[in-house]
Amino acid sequence: MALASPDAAAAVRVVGGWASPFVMRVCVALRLKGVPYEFLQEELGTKSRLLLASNPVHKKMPVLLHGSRPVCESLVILQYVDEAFAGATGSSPILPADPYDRAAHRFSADYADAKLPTPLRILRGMIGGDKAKAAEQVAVALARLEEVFVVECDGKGRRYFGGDDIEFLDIVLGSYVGWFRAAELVTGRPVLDEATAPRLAAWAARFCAHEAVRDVMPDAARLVEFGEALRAALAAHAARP
Ligand SMILES: N[C@@H](CCC(=O)N[C@@H](CS)C(=O)NCC(=O)O)C(=O)O
Repeated sequence: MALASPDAAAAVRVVGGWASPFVMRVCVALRLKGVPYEFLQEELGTKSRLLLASNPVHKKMPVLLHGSRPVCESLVILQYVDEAFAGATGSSPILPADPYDRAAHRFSADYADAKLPTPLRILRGMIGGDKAKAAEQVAVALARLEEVFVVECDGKGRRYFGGDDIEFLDIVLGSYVGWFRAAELVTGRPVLDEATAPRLAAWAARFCAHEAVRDVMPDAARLVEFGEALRAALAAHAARP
């Protein structure tokens, strides 16, 4: 039996945690669309029944609940938000209008998600691993994305990957900026700055100041504290008989 389709006005809730870049994407997208939402914060180191029931396949956050219907996986949610709230007041597009630009944004977003999270977790000390290798992996990925910015934005007078405003790739890559800063605090070494990737460094500052972003961009020092607390909570959980 098909579920009743909620209209765009049905309540919107985000199940997640403030420290997650994947969750932050969803909040930025909803803010960009001018869609009010309730944020349901998950407890550190545990998964709520609502999260497990809403995302039984991956058991990960974020989950977007539109009415009672769950949407999972941040990139899928971004597209859903773009389509479901296309007509919302003050609505800005999330995916570019041009199919080729859309494909290019998706390609680089997939690249960022494939290359960045694990080495950033290693640099932040949240999981074990070779820190020098992780730093090199992040540097290679950022150099590649810097090249994309130079070709797609500098060459065309764009402030963001999306042009005059943030769009899909800005939201996806921008969600890692807090983690870059946290990795810098933990390692004492630059991850994204003027010297490593000058165009992206300037873009990151613009992204963080954007009105849809500034209230949900996590503070780096808080992220470091959160990483330590999460690691301790998971270790305590693993040590239980
Ligand atoms: N590909 C997923 C990744 C989501 C993800 O890794 N979420 C993390 C929080 S940052 C999570 O829920 N981790 C719990 C787990 O791995 O069990 C997405 O884009 O939504």
